Amino acid sequence: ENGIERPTGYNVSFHYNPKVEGHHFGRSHPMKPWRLTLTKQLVLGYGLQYAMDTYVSRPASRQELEIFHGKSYLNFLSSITPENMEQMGDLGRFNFGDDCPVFDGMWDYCRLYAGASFDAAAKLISKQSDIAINWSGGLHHAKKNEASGFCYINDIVLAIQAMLTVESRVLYVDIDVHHGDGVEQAFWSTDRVMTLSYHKFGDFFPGTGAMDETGPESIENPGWKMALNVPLHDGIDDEQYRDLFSEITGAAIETFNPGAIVLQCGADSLGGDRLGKFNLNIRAHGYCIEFVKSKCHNRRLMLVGGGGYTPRNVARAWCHETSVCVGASLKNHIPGHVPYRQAFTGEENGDGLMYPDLANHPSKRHPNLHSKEYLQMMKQNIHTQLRFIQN
Ligand code: TV1
Ligand code: CA
Ligand code: ZN
Repeated sequence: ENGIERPTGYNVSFHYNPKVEGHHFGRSHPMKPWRLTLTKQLVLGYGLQYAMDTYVSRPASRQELEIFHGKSYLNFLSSITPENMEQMGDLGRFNFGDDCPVFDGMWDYCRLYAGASFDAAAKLISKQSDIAINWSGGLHHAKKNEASGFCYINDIVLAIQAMLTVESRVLYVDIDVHHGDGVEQAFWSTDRVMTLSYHKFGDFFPGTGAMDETGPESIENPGWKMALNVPLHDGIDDEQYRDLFSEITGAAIETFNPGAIVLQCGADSLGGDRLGKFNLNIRAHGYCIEFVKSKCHNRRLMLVGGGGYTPRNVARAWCHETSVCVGASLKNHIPGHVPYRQAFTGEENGDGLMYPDLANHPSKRHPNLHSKEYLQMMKQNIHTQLRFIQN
């Protein structure tokens, strides 16, 4: 409207409701909605709002959540409070506890992050957006009738279901350090959704996602072989991850030829994460987004958040990835007027830089347990699996 041209040919939309920031899982719980406040402040500080459409998203309705989730689970989720939880019972049945606590405003929080994914899907469906972003979503562990791993409502499953009304095939890619089990399981039995998760495997939550976990084995099941898993060990570095990601994701896109891609950008795969064990820097994590974007000239693309437990680095990664979507490059010095800028300053917090070396601190670097042979074997295995699909 001011005569300034958008930097790329992509229409990017950003879906967010700042009310999510007011919700807290509990003092010591690693999931901090505060990371979303920091992300928003960085995005605004760099002026990225001028290069995309920003929307205050609406909360999802109960009816919308029923598209995936069971009614009795939703009854429970919508009525339980810290005050009545003693009388309610059923906490165990729905898997509430330390990871998924009952907290004040939990139902509103769930409706808010799911609503943002519904809004993002709607913009992609109507083709008003080419790329739609919801950093508050990406809660990939939630099941139809159960909470799991900090996730209560599976906004990703709901968004994919919405896109399946206009697309015959949707690819789901997950770079969170944890296995995307809830999404994999939801689409276990359909050949319209391929799921691909990269994750740490072996004595790590949720324990699923082995290489040979490819869907229920039956020739009558169209979903057989449609789940791709890339199990990794501690300490994978930038170069190894980039190489693996481009080869495997590239092959999956080529074979499956999806009309839409949903990319879960969990930032707990970064070096220095409180829960993760990888050594990735911001640019290597962002490379995955660049790579997928480069394959989306004629496909819809949705980005969602997910895990990420060192809030300043989550904000850096998701702000950088927003810039990748709009085609801007950010200067390394974080602008001086960003509120909460002190969260990014000082040696401990990354020296006021957007792209500090996260894997550089000897105390934070994880020993790299990947051999060339292991990485090669994994690529080979995925290529073999993909040959079953292209008939
Ligand atoms: C309360 C207070 C809860 C401190 C949970 C780390 C805490 C964890 C806490 C924690 C923690 C997990 C398990 C063990 C299953 C349990 C958003 C029987 C310091 C997408 C979810 C990880 C990751 C769950 C979510 C995991 C996501 N790790 N401190 N809990 N058991 N749960 O191992 O994929 O990022 O850690
Ligand atoms: Ca993953
Ligand atoms: Zn995670």
